[in-house]
Amino acid sequence: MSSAHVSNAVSNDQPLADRRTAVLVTGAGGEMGHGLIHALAARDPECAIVGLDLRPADDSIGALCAETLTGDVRDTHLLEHLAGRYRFGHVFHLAAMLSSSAERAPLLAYDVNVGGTMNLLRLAIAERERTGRMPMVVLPSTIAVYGLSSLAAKAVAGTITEDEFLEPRTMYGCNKLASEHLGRYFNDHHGQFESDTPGSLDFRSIRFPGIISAETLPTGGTTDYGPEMLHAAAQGHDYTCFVRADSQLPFMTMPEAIRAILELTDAPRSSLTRSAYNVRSFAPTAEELADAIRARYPDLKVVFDPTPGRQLIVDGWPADVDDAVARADWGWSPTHTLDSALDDYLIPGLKAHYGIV
Ligand code: AKB
Repeated sequence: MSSAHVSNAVSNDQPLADRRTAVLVTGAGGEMGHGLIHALAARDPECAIVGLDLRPADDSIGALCAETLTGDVRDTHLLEHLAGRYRFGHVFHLAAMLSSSAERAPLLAYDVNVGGTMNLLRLAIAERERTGRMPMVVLPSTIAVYGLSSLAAKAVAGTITEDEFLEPRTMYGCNKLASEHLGRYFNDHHGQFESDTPGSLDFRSIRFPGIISAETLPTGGTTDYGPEMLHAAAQGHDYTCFVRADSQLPFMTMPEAIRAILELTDAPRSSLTRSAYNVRSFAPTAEELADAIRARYPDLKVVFDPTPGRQLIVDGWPADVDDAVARADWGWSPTHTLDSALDDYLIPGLKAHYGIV
């Protein structure tokens, strides 16, 4: 175990034996938090889940958690208080400001996205120092870590691998790439002055594309046009799309994203060759997405009226990503094409969600 302490002393510690083993989920009330907490509870009803979010937990989450807290990942006192009461073997750090929100308030985004990640890493390292057991920290990262300098560069780049084009052009992308590197440092190198086997925690990260859920809508992202268009169609509304028709990005469904998190979590550490992995399922242009949705909701009218800032972000993100390493290392395989995602999950889910028969 590393002796390079980075944690603050926790004054309100319960004796180790009295602390309950638990899984911490930050961003518990968000889109991914909902899905993950339901999945964790479904596969192990005995699992003690502690949910943390800026907003009070809704009943569906509250019922599945041992405890829910309303608070901020920047609040180190709150995190120390939690660490004094639980043994966190797994930390799923989902709380973040997404790309469009982060671009509107970049300094706040840095504090939340990088500062928050550092606080959760610190909590995990403190766990290691007190128990000797290596906790796992799982961080959703993003295609925003990539940065293509122009539309022409995006067209030439095509489908990109994890180590290419790592020059993010958004605050959110910079924040997530920095967070990935911090996690990798604590996974591989922390304590290297004191130990021949450095590394204080087990850090794993997935670079998610746009995610589409049948039950929830994202806020503050730039891939939001995908889910917004679909939910508008399901409600019989027209949709004004904030990117050009030819804008292409990778996407996946929320259940696939949750499955990816759980599969990466379950993978033996020895099979992992890197700390951050690409995943994706389909990569339509905005027009192809509109056409596929209109084939199921013929009344849908989509007007493409690009917002310059958000268009710039999408033009700097890759048209598609290569998920070969995730497939090889931990058996990742997407469930869906765009058509099967719509027919097998999204449309039935939207009907149930909006009560449409
Ligand atoms: C966003 O649009 O900010 C997110 C993302 C790609 O990480 N959906």
